Amino acid sequence: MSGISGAQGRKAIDFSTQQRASLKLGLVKAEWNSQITDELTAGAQRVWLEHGFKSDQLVEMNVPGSFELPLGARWLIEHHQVDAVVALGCLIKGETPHFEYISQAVSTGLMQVGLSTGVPVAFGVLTVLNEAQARDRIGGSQGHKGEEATETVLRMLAQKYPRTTNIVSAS
Ligand code: RBF
Repeated sequence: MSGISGAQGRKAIDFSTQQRASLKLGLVKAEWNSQITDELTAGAQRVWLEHGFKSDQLVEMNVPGSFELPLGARWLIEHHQVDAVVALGCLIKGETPHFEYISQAVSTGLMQVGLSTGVPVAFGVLTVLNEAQARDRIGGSQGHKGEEATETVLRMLAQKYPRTTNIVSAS
């Protein structure tokens, strides 16, 4: 990936000055396991700011649980005209008897929202066996999945609106 920086300590992603001023990011957060999803959200906000965007370019929405994330993502796109969405949730298997069904529905639903609207949607949903595994993924031994999902969606946005340095030659 090529690009100039606006980021502090992060791999640079190449956006124009106009893009930096006008792009809007939607964050949709599930309120279930909110101690975890609040930190996922904090990580997403951090990455957005570190890449040179402003907090007033963020639109945030809370939904009750992860199952509601795809619809929340769609509302952010349709009613708030965001350019990309990061969906943040935490499904804990031990506490969620229908864990497999919800996980499957959320991942398929988020993918469908992205494909049907053309707006990049990142999957920032933890699917873990217990709370310790969730904590490992919000800045512990397994990284920070809110930060990583936001990096991913920014990289997708840069590909969607390429500047010359972003274009990878097919030849
Ligand atoms: N939502 C989550 O985001 N994470 C969970 O771990 C979670 N566990 C649930 C466990 C049960 C037994 C139920 C009924 C719901 C759970 N939900 C969870 C909420 C779910 O995503 C959704 O909000 C509700 O099923 C209402 O549509």
